[in-house]
Amino acid sequence: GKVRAPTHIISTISDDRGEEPCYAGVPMSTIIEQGYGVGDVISLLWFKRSLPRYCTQFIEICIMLCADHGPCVSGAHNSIVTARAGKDLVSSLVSGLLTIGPRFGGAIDDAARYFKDAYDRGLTPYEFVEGMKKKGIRVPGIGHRIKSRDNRDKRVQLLQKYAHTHFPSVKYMEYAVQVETYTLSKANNLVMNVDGAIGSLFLDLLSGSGMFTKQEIDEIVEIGYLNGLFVLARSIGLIGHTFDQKRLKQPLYRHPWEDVLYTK
Ligand code: Q5B
Repeated sequence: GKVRAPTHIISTISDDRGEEPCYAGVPMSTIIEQGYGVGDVISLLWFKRSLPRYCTQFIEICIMLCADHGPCVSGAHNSIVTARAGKDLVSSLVSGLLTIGPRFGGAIDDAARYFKDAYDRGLTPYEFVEGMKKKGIRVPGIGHRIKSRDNRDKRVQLLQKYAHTHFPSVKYMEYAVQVETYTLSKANNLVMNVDGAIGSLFLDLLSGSGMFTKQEIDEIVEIGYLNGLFVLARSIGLIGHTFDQKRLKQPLYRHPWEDVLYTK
């Protein structure tokens, strides 16, 4: 019989060899003619399956809510400074993207990991939060620079409302709310942030939709798919800030001396 030469690459998510490209086996014509959205495309290319509408809509809501949060956040600031240094679109974009990490926007995976572990082990919020404190780890998904008990993050509320209406179960999110109640008893700004809301609610989507095995959920959480939602979403805003600076013909940025504390 035929002997197949060993390949250097294995790929399982898309195929462009036929008459039309396919995403996870679904031809492009089906994607367009049947009105698939970005949430469906993400489901096919990231999770290799079609998800129910309420799940793909949730993904799209995450993308829309995280697309931008003004010019003052780390990512936008970097993109603005880079664009004003005369750099191109890709340089300005990646300069902003590179700030995404454990403190800014990139706490979704760790929020999912720690909330899942704590809930599945039956830890009370007190045991969880104090255990994290002993280890010197800040609770991912909790805390915000400008949001607080009296100035809640509307994005978190919108995500929670959507999930309460459409998800079969919100047990992980409810656990995260209990954690937030405890952290708020310590400081006013230790609210659930957008990373914590997406992290906990995506656990609910994965476990409640019936579309993933337990092993698949563990793998998604372990590999860390969910920061990808923030990276993808915020790219929209970072590109917008880059165009904005170029349109406004902004000069090279130089930080004012008065705003630096020079000490020995
Ligand atoms: N403390 C977010 O800190 C921030 C604690 C905590 C226990 C915590 C901090 C944090 C976890 C990471 C996280 C996502 C750095 C945030 C986002 C997207 C964004 C951004 C935007 C957008 C803020 C003061 C005292 C200290 C700390 C304690 C703080 N957080 N303890 N668990 N989680 N959170 N990131 O205000 O005793 O004095 O030493 O790391 O989830 O990125 O809009 O800006 O869309 O762009 O700088 O929304 O919470 O407070 O560092 O001065 O801490 O609180 O240990 O205690 P802050 P710090 P002590 S959403």
